[in-house]
Amino acid sequence: MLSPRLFHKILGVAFLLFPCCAQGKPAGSFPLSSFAQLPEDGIDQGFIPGFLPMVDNEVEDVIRQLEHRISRLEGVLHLEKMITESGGKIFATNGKRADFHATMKKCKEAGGSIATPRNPGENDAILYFVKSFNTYAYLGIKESLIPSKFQFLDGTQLTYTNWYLHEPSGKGEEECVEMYTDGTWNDRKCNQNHLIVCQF
Ligand code: MAN
Ligand code: CA
Repeated sequence: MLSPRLFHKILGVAFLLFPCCAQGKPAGSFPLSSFAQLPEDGIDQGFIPGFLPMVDNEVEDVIRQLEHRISRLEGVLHLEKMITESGGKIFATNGKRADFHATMKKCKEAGGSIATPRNPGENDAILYFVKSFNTYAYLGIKESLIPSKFQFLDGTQLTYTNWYLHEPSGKGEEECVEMYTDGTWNDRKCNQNHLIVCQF
């Protein structure tokens, strides 16, 4: 069943990858003829505001059509190496580069956040893009006020790390963290042009 949470994630990925649609331009016609605006204000059983009332089997049919369409779109995005998943988290890239702050902005605009590995599986998911685009990526990890102590962007402690040998070494001079092409991490200045990788 398509949960609202998954639907939101898919929308975020779509906005990152297809900026045209985020600006309100139609991506093409939607094949579900029963989707139409209704001026009525009544909220009945089986009534979704803004849509024609539908009986249960019609709702199920619409969900099946949406799931089928989403899985085909996911197939395309996988083929283009633009999305991958780990533990329910979707990671996505648009294949473009930006510094740390522009990456954060881009991911936020798309309704997600900068890729932040919390375990080896998520690290591998990000590594998939770093390898396929052969470009380092910034992670959602920053140096705290204590030099060489790194934390998540919300200030919480790291519970998983994958530092390269002898890193972090910047001691207050390298506040951001990049992922190397072997998946290990290096503290680095935030102004490098790295691959944009977001999570949803
Ligand atoms: C080397 C190492 C790293 C450092 C970079 C900066 O690769 O010293 O720790 O971050 O240089 O360019
Ligand atoms: Ca370093």
